[in-house]
Amino acid sequence: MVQLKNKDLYFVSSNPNKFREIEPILRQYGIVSQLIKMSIQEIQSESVHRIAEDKSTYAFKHLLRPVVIEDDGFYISSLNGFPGQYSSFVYKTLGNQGILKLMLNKVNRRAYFLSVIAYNDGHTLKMFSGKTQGMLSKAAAEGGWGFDPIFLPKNTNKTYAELGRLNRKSFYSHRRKSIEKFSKWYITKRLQSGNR
Ligand code: ITT
Repeated sequence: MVQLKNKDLYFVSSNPNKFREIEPILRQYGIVSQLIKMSIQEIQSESVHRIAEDKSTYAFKHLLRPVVIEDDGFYISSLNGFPGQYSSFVYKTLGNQGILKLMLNKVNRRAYFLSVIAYNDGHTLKMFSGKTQGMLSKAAAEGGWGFDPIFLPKNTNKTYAELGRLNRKSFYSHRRKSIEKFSKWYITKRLQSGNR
């Protein structure tokens, strides 16, 4: 059974890397959060928004506290958007080397990350998205997590993995964009409802 401390929000995910990137941003906005490590079965859908909505409803029903979840997709242009909503599964099965193999001889190496954050407190369900365009690298860099070693965001020649080592990933990150949108909305909502 998870120990719920008294926080503003509970971020529900099986992936602590997401929380490691999200928590400092929430904190900058004065939002206190806790990671609840839990894997939520995802519905089959083409839409990351639809998956995020469903995950947030499940997480809220489980905790009965205000929850935030995130669903991401990694879309490779010359593979018709693959792996998209199957990113987590494809990372675990093919890995970065498998993706690079699929991309051998492909001229168009464009790809993007999409993050959808869903907030659910049982009354309000709100979603915020962040997108980062970029390219697939030719080889995998060291470090990072997930597809970090093979993704070069636009306007830099460094991968997410290399940027992470320099504490610069956040500047480019799809996740930073969605969580900042959420944080701005959340603190305004809190002010309006006079919670603090
Ligand atoms: P949840 O329990 O929160 O669902 P998850 O890892 O299964 O965790 P997703 O279903 O959202 O998360 O899968 C998205 C996958 O995309 C994730 O597992 C990574 O492989 C990849 N990914 C997302 N954001 C990334 C990032 O910033 N850097 C590298 N890979 C990322």
